[in-house]
Amino acid sequence: GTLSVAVVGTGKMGADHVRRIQRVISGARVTAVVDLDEERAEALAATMDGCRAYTEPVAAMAAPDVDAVLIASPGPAHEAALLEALDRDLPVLCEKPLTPDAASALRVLEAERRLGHRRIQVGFMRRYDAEYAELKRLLDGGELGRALMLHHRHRNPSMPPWFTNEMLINDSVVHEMDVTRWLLGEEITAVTVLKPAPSTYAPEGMDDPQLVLFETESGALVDVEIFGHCGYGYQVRAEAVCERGTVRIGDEGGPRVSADGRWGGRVTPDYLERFADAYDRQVQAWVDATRRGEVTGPSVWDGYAAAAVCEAGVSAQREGRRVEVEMIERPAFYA
Ligand code: ISE
Repeated sequence: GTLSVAVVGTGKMGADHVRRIQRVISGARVTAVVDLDEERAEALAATMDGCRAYTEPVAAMAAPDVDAVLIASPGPAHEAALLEALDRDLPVLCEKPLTPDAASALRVLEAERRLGHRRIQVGFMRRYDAEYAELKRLLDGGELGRALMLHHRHRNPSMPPWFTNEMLINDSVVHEMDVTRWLLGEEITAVTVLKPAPSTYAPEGMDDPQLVLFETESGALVDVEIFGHCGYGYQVRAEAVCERGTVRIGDEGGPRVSADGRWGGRVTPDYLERFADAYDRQVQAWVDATRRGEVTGPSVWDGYAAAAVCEAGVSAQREGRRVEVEMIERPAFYA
């Protein structure tokens, strides 16, 4: 039957997932919304038939009409909600980051292993973007030879006021950590962070932009420009440099308008629009798999691996030196 979902966190991302489940995808409906801000949860719940508001994830997960959980609260709140869901053996789609550090991600990994089956999908939605999927297909196809380097550009028009230097790594560059591991099929082994003289528009205490370098097991080199306050729009681009060719994705498509002696087009304003199709496909895939009793997509292992790279990234950022990634060996459970 229809999957009844509790959405935990009703901020920008949570509210967008509610809209998606109710109006865009099929096979699921929202029966619970959870937010510390009671009024916000109540107001959202009131827009949906048969949906109740809660202030605690535990209470929503205990409700008889909740079969699955979508976690979209801030990263530091994820661990408690994930452990609770695993305790109740509930399927979960958890927004990135899985948790903000490697030790807490490892606790979630161990809890899922104790449960004995996978229950959690991590919201690394770029894997569901058509262009990233095409890039992966081209790399896997082998005609271009081995990937030698990846260049990533990740630009936001601005960041919310609570965003910190560390969050540029943990909440933004974490996406490049995941797509790099996924595209190349190997782990990241070391991280270096370089900082140019900051933009005048960088908020107090934030070095913006930054250049993050990854080294990988096979010796590939990956650079990421993370720019939190570029001002003009939201842009995510990637280029793979291979032995026999290069592939570039994320260039703006049409329409290209010529008028008033200029030509040009539009830059998407934010990630909700730029990755709308990827979010839709991701949540539909989660609902479909859950209804079949399966778990697909990025796993807790992927969430943990990214958290381990983040931890190295935050040290590299703080200490201004190359930091090696420390992580456990991949358990057979996540093979
Ligand atoms: C935000 O939290 C996201 O996850 C977006 O995908 C990312 O592009 C942005 O930089 C983050 O702030």
